[in-house]
Amino acid sequence: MSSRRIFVAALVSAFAARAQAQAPSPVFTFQEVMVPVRDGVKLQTVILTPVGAKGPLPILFRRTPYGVPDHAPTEIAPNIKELAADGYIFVIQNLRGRFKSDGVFLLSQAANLADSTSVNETTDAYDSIDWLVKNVAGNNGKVGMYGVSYDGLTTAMALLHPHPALKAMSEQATPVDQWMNDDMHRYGALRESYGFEYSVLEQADKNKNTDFAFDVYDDYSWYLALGPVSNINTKYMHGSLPFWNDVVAHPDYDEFWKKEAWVNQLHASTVPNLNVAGFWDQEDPWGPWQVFRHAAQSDPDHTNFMVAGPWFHGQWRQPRGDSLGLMSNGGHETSREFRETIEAPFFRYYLHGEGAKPTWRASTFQSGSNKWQTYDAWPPKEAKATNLYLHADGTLSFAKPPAAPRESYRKYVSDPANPVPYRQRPISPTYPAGDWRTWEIADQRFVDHRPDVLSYTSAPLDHDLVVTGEVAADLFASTSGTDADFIVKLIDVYPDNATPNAWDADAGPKPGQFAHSVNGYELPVAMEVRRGRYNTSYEHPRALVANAPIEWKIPLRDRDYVFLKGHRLMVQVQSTWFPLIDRNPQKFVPSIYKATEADFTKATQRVYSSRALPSHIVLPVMP
Ligand code: PG9
Repeated sequence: MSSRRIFVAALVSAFAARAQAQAPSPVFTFQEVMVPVRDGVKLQTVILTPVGAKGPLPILFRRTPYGVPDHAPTEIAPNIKELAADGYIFVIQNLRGRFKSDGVFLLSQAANLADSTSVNETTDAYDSIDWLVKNVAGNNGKVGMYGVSYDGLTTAMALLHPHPALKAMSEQATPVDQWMNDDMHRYGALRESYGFEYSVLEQADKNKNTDFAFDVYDDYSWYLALGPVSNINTKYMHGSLPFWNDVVAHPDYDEFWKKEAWVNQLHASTVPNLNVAGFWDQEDPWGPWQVFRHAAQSDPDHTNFMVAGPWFHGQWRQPRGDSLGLMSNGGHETSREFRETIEAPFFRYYLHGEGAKPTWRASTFQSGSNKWQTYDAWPPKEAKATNLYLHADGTLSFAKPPAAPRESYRKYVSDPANPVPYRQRPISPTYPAGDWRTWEIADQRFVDHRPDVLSYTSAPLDHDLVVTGEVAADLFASTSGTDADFIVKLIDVYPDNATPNAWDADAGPKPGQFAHSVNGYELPVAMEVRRGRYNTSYEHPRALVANAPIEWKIPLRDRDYVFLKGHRLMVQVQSTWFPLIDRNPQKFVPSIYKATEADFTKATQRVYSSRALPSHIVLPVMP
């Protein structure tokens, strides 16, 4: 070898050595395996074992439709940092039919415990755990499962027939009943933009997550130009998305949806479970509370726990969680605090046998007071159901409305051709998730001036009002049509002097303070829709009688919120919420998914406020 070539070779190897010395080394070893399950399907599974682990470790298992890592990470992801510090083998698996996993992806399909021959996410979890404890080197025979949303669903479904090695789990934001109150519908009202865009995300291509390519920037304009829901298939998808086809083939709460509602098969706490929910979760705010309630039917060992906080969908896995939109959490890093003081100790206790089990049943981060709270029971027994009445003069108070006149109301015209946007336009697509994640906390001043939105406002509060438990709206309303939607929002109106104006040079924002003013902020605490055709039966929709006032019960879910002294309460009522909820034609048709353009009509809605027809909100008020 010439001296020049020796010199170059030495230089190259010195360079390589330096590059090697500088390259961060993996913190986990990486192994990809195909795990066989009972019907011969093999599931693509990645095993990440901490480098230099001393002694056997428990497995933390996550099952996902969204893809598994393809290499060993060189640093620990911030959202599992607190867990990783205790030492776990992390196992991540693609669901059947996604990416390299064999089989067919059955979006949201549940196990049927009565059918011992079926394969589903419950049996896939069982078989995979069985394989993992027998085949993963260095495991201690104990498995935990956790995950958010779809990964929460696959975690929670393992409760139906858990493997004996499954010692603890934390389902986080699981859906439980896609017709009733999760991603796809709210009491049968279709979540049009989400349902469609999610079906594309997961079913357009087995090998990737797909974002629908909108050719118009503002989703509101795109869906309005689309016209009736049937045009999604007629103009764009042509029947290519199996889940979407099921959605439009099953408008009512029929056997298809009842089978999908897996939680109805759960009647006991079968595995220690930390249920986690976000109070402002824009996708699955309801499911975890239902898992908690179902498991509580038989929980002699107290292994069923509930945690909720001021979070959008999955925000508790973000690094800090010190605010949500414009709402500050008073200096708390709620996401980190949850992981450090609740989630990691929970798994540590059940999988490492260290520490103590939680003494509470429910723990929440209560907004307004900005404090972590714990409860022996949920809802807390001290909370007293208190009616907050909507008055015909646009006020809101705890005083009952006067007896006369009986027909005291406010009205508006709802026009499906000009629906109320659910958030400020332009509305970006759901995926990739941009401001979609925080729309539930958006200042509602963007619509309170519309002629088709009624606002009711209270006087400023003279004391703090603590609302803890289930909130509901009880509306007495009529429509001039034969079908209608009513949307109710419970809002906290900040005082006009809540913060110094950001543009005031002297009293402007201090470090850590928001640059945006929250003066007069109309912060939505709870919002929901009811679709009239399902008022008396979910299974058999019925036409409404035009102009006849009826009672609309609108559950507003579990809450823990303090309306502070000096703030005002507000309620908004409207009949469209677009394109979050598909437009109701306002004329009864057998299936809205078969409605034509000509079916959509304007209607006059009346919201009543009298002793006989007392529209109100039911607040669980703490002493
Ligand atoms: N919200 C999503 C989802 C879960 C389960 C079924 C359908 C959609 C998710 O974020 O995974």
